[in-house]
Order: sequence, then C-alpha cells, then structure tokens
Amino acid sequence: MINEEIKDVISNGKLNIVTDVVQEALDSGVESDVVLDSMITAMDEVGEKFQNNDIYVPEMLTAAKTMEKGVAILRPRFPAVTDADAGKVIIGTVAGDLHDIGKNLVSIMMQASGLDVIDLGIDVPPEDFIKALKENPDCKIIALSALLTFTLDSLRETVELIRKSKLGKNVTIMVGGAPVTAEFAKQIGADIYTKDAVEAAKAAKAVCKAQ
Ligand code: B1M
Repeated sequence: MINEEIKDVISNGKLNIVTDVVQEALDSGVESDVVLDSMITAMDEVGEKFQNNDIYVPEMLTAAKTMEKGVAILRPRFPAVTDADAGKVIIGTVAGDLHDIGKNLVSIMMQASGLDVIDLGIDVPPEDFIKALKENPDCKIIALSALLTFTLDSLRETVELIRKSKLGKNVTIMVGGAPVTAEFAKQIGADIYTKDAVEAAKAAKAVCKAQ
C-alpha cells in the first residue's frame, strides 16, 4: 500500500509531499531498497507515459526532481564508508546526455562500498574524463552512464578516447544505463557492463580489490 503511494508521489511529481511520504515509509519499517525500487518502477511508468504522449518533458522533469528529493531522504541509509585504500572511481554521464538519477545511484552505492568517487556530472565531454584521469592517476575505474539511444555514440567515442590516452590504457572502463547492453559494451571496448547500481558497485569493488 505504502509502495503504491510512493509510486503515485513520484510518477505524479508530488514534490511537496515526497519527503513526508518517504520518511513515513521508512519509519513504518519499509526497507530503503524496497522504497528505492518503488521509485525506480515509478520512473519507468513516467517513461512509458512520455512515450505514449500522455505527459511531456516538464512533467518528466518534475517527476525526476521528486525522485531526487526522495533519494535525498534515502541517502543517509547508504552512508559513505571511508576507506582510503579501497580505490578511486571517476564517474559521469556522457556528452549530450542530461540524465543523472541512475548515475547518482551508482555513485551512492559505490561510496557506500568504500570507494572514493569523483563525480563529473552530466553531459561530460570525453576530454574531461581524460583531464580527470590526469589529475587522479591513482584512479582505477572510469564509470560511464548513458540513457539515450543517441548518446550510445558518445559512449563509444568516450571509451575510444580514453583508450587512446596514455593513462587510459590500463584503467578499467565500466559502462551502464538503460540502452547499454553487455554486447554493446564489448563491441566498444569497455571492460565491464552492469545493469544496475548495486551490481556496478559490487563489480567496481571487486576490480579494486583485485589490483
Ligand atoms: Co528522458 N528519456 N529524455 N528525461 N527520461 C528516457 C531515458 C526515455 C527512455 C523515456 C521514454 O521515451 N520512454 C527516452 C529515451 C529513449 C531512447 O533514447 N531510447 C528519453 C528521452 C527521449 C528524453 C529526451 C530526448 C526528451 C525530449 O527532450 N524530447 C530528453 C533528452 C535530454 C538529454 O539528455 N539530452 C530527456 C530529458 C529528460 C529529463 C531531463 C526531463 C529527465 C532527466 C532528469 C535527470 O536525470 N535529472 C528525464 C527522465 C526522468 C527520463 C525517465 C522518465 C527516467 C530516467 C530515470 O531517472 N530512471 C526515462 C524513462 C525510463 O528510464 N524508463 C527517460 C530511473 C533511474 C534509476 O534509472 O537512469 O536507467 P536509470 O539507471 C539505472 C540503470 O540504467 C543503471 O543503474 C540504475 C538503476 O540502479 N545505470 C547504470 C545507469 N547508469 C549506469 C552506469 C553503470 C551501471 C549501471 O556503470 C557505469
């Protein structure tokens, strides 16, 4: 019941009540990952409504803002663990792509597993990943998020440029986002594809542990 309420709040962009509803769910004993799953399901519904022209970009944006506010309540439940030796990750959403909710979740889960995450944000040009790598030569992983079919090319270009750079030859490149597949990841020369934030954090931790 409470999960239905969370879905309704997110998919209908009820910004003013999202904090209370999420807090209520947590207070009543609903686990954070269950609340998060309801939010993600709601965003899928938003995507479907958009595709069917039942809603437009402004409504989609309000739903995203509502989800961000909801995730902020969950954030302390996934506390960043400080472990200086755990490993460093540079993360960002590729050029041309403004979607960041999934990327932020990946970042939160990685930090919760002890990794040091440098978040370059959204719409990140390939050169900025190289620059960040130069500034952080101890970085072990570059994590790239793409949410649009048409930014898959941007993902490819970013992987190519990283591989061509001196420091990028040995760095592990992880990719993910709804239109990305394991096959595509392999095709463009990425090392790891994961389907969600939890898997991404697990894979990143494993890479850093192995080095
Ligand atoms: Co956009 N959008 N959007 N949008 N949007 C989608 C992606 C879309 C599928 C909606 C649809 O038509 N059904 C569609 C893309 C179609 C396609 O190309 N295949 C779409 C479109 C078309 C657009 C615009 C072009 C619309 C327009 O302007 N006409 C435009 C593009 C702007 C741009 O980027 N240049 C646009 C804009 C926007 C908003 C700005 C309004 C807003 C984003 C706000 C924000 O992110 N701050 C928005 C939103 C909210 C969505 C939907 C509804 C929700 C995305 C989301 O946050 N999902 C989305 C529909 C959908 O996804 N069903 C849609 C929840 C999030 C937790 O999931 O990001 O998939 P996701 O992350 C997952 C996994 O993918 C994975 O982990 C997360 C879960 O744990 N993951 C990784 C993500 N990154 C990873 C990296 C990894 C590993 C896993 O390793 C590095």
